[in-house]
Amino acid sequence: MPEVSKLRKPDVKIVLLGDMNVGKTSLLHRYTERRFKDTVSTVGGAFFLKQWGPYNISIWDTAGREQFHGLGSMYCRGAAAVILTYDVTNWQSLAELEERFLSLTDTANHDCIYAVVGNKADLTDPKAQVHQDSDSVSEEGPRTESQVLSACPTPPASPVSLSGLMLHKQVTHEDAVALYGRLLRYKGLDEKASLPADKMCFETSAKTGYNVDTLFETLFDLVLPSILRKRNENKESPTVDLEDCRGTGKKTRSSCC
Ligand SMILES: Nc1nc2c(ncn2[C@@H]2O[C@H](COP(=O)(O)OP(=O)(O)OP(=O)(O)O)[C@@H](O)[C@H]2O)c(=O)[nH]1
Ligand SMILES: [Mg+2]
Repeated sequence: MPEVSKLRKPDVKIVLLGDMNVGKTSLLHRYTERRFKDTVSTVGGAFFLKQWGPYNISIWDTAGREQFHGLGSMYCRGAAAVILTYDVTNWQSLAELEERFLSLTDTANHDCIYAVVGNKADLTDPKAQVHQDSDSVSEEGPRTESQVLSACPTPPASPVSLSGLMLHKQVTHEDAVALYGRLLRYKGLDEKASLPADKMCFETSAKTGYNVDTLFETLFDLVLPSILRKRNENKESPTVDLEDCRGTGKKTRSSCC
């Protein structure tokens, strides 16, 4: 990461939530480093700062282990988007999203966007076994819908199997869509006025890259209004220097906590 990026201030926050072992860290690695590598179970949380056009987006990876559960709502505070992640081969991981993780999003922004993501699709779906990766992470920023579509790689005629073995898919796309509907009801949102389930329920593979760019870049485009609103609010109500107000003329040095 370039030195200057350490100084960049995030405009907006996206949080990955979900049970341990579903592949949250692997999804972030796949998107940011373009590879699938060995992971260790996450402790606490960590974030990656992504430059998306002129905007800085922080993507938070959180720990799924029960012992870190209490930290979840802290990580979600002020989030513009939350990625609720499950493992398509593990029904319980979908159930956990509702039982354990949904309530953590109470601290997210009131207009937070939700994606329901079934990872490890390479284990159940031949089309997800095809490697889908470009060499470099896009920094182009917001694109038109037609550009996004044409940027999706076309799978070759016959997919190359990674293992030859397919596992039983325990969670279907319909199960995820149903969860998304319950999530909207939990949030008190009108289904018709919200982003449609078909657009917000993804199946991905961190192992092959299947749908990973599409997931993150769809969310980046969707959080743009939040970024613009925040920037406008900051313009309208700039920070007041209390020392100046007192007329001392002495300026305090601000520091980041
Ligand atoms: N086949 C396959 N395995 C995956 C995929 N994503 C992750 N894994 C494997 O699943 C295991 C857990 O992956 P992690 O990314 O560490 O999972 P996590 O959700 O970050 O787990 P915690 O940090 O404990 O919450 C690792 O052994 C990964 O190699 C995937 O898309 N396909
Ligand atoms: Mg992890």
